[in-house]
Amino acid sequence: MSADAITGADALVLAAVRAGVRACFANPGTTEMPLVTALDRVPGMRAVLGLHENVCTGAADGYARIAGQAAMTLLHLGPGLANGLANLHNARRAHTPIVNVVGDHASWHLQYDAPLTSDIAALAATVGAVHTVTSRNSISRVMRSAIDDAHRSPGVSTVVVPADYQQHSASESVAEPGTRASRGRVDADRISQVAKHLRDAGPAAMMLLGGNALTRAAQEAAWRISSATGAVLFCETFPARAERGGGLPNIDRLPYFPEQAVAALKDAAAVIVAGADEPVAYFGYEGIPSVLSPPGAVVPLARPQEDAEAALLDLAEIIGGTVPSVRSTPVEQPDDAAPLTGSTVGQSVAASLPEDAIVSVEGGTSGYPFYTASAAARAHTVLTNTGGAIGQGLPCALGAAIAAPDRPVFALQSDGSGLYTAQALWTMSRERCNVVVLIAANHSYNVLRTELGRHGNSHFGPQANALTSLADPCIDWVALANAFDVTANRATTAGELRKTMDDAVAAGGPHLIEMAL
Ligand SMILES: Cc1ncc(C[n+]2csc(CCOP(=O)(O)OP(=O)(O)O)c2C)c(N)n1
Ligand SMILES: [Mg+2]
Repeated sequence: MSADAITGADALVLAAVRAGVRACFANPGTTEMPLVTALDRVPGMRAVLGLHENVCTGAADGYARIAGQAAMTLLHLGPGLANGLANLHNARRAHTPIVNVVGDHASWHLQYDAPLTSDIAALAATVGAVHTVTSRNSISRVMRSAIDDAHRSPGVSTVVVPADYQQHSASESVAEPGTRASRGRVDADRISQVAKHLRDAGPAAMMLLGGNALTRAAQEAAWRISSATGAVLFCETFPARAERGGGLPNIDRLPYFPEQAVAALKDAAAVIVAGADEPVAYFGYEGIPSVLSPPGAVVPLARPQEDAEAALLDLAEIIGGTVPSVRSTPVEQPDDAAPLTGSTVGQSVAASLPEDAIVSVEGGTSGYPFYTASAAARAHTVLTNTGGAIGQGLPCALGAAIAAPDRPVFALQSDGSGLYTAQALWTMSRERCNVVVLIAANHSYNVLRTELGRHGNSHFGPQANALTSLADPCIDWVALANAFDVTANRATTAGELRKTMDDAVAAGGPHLIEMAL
């Protein structure tokens, strides 16, 4: 297209396509209509409708974690962006590259403070960089630098684009693709210093892996290092994306509760962090330290934004060591008649996972036991809720399924969290996604009951009970799924769960299994 034949909106979409962006999770309104038109005029971008913006942003997160390439969202003004902020918060914590495109009123209309006017930039700044289009000559350049920011950080960036600049013909030529921005490399000095720390500390060293230190190659490098020095390996508590199973070492997550995490780290002479932040407690509890590792023990190899995989490979070359040969043990399996509990669910799901599956995990009830069991499962990829804003698991599974249509995707999902963004089921249905949603139906906000106990309230009054129970009325997940045209079953035993999982995978398309816990 020549510059004078295209609108600003065309130029924006073209700049995104040329930079390799292939999916746009959208819930547009009046101020984004030229962009909606552009999605038809410019080939190469798949537009996916989400029925709430937090579905769009969570799906963009899941997509980009799997594709390794920025995803785009298209959101309506400040309120649309605000609806998507919880999952953008999670994406920021996951260091996921996302570019939000948010329409604004026409530049000449903004001064009148019409009803939908708000401070979009202020909202966007809470999750990452903000780029505002201020003339019709710069729309594709602004988009291109927002995409570069998202890849380089990696993280969230937002483009605010007034409607008139979208509509007018673009008076700039669309930027040709340059080299893709990428994570910063760790310098050789830092790597040799870490090697020295590892040698000095021997088995008293601990390595905490996160970010891209959880690829298969990076974990194998860490395993070599650990076999040579005795260093103990841990994975961050909520990894954005971790490869697991299929003969990889069993690298457990650092425990969630701070007492247990402090106990795990207390004897460490050095805590080498690779692709992770220094570990801190998820919440502050009176009398329990916020900083989990012993004072002065943390030694950064690679920050989450840096290339931890490359740093680990270099470090393994310096340290030496070989990947130990271990016999793989099959996943322990409960009897067919075993009732469903967190632990029998974790084991059954781990045992039934097909090769190359993706598992989006949200909620502790079956999430933690699954991680324990899944080390012995077939090779798979785990995605977790990195920022703790619930309502992430179903959108994340949706986005992952769109990024990898040939891989079976599972959403191992607690019920309360699932209801924040249950309409993700509708998009799974219309896009024919291969997602099997496994709902841990305990009909409660169970983790909050545990937290009430930790805060000294073990005998709940009626209000505390009401604020943590989902049992009255009891949510019928099978009916809910059916309403979105998603096939659904209920499982009450381990045998039923395995059978329905196998059947769902064989049938393809979206499927929901309500697991009666
Ligand atoms: C956006 C957001 N709102 C509220 C919370 C507080 N919160 C944490 S866990 C939870 C309930 C979880 O219940 P469920 O998903 O059913 O998990 P389970 O019963 O398996 O513990 C709530 C409301 C949160 N973390 N994020
Ligand atoms: Mg629950």
